[in-house]
Amino acid sequence: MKYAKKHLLAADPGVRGGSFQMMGADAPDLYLDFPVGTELIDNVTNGRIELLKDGQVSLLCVGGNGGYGNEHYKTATNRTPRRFDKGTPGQKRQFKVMMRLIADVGFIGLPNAGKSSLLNELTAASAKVAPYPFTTLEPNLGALGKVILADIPGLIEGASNGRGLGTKFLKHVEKVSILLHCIPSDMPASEIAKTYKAVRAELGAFNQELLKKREIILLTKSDLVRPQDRPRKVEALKKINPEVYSVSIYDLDALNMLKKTIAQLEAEK
Ligand SMILES: Nc1nc2c(ncn2[C@@H]2O[C@H](COP(=O)(O)OP(=O)(O)O)[C@@H](O)[C@H]2O)c(=O)[nH]1
Ligand SMILES: [Mg+2]
Repeated sequence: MKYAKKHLLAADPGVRGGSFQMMGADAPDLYLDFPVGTELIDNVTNGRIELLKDGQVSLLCVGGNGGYGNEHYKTATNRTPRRFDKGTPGQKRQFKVMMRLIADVGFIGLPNAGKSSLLNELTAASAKVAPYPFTTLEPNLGALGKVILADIPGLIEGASNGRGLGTKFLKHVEKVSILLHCIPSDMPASEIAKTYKAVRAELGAFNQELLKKREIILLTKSDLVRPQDRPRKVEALKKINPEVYSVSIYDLDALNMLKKTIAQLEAEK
């Protein structure tokens, strides 16, 4: 996103050749950073470059050379040539930059459900967390061992019709193999199943296939609910989907259990 407003990105030009037998220096290379999963599509040739691995380096444009200095133009008859070259310009290309999220597990749920907080606790990610909706404006990624987790922001009622952040992020859900559906447990018990169904309805309205993905329900922020009130909320959801866990970012045991579950799910794949 840091290049979002930039249309032209260029390395410094090569330095012109000098007059005292000096060759012009080649300019230093320009490196651009993109997240794993980015695809660059050449506007002219439609050639594609996919960045699939962390640390992958791809050459986009061949740079120009530094110019020859006067030494290069020395001949038998002209021992002190005045001629030197400017550096030659480098290659120019135009790309369309597409972000494609490559994640195994995706957090879904209404804004404020605690998705970013869990991503941060389970991985070393530093997704923004705040007590208001839509803090997360881009999908965030984090790694738990070899498993890549994605925080898929802003799924709200009407998202599939373009409300809120709309379907901008729903397409990322198509790529993940496991959904972690977050619902805050401090909602009234009567609202919990309704909220769950509203999010499922949005997923289905966008793409029915999403409903076939393996889903684990996380009743988040369990620390905000009295222990004696937790089982009732868990049970209400277990009737719909038996895989329900009560979690909190302040409950290390629950977080460890969740880490193990995710690692196992990936191993089973
Ligand atoms: N008490 C408590 N608060 C939490 C927990 N997880 C998240 N929160 C708070 O809930 C709010 C929304 O969290 P966030 O992770 O941004 O939700 P997101 O919109 O689903 O990504 C923030 O104020 C968090 O600090 C939790 O386990 N316990
Ligand atoms: Mg968030």
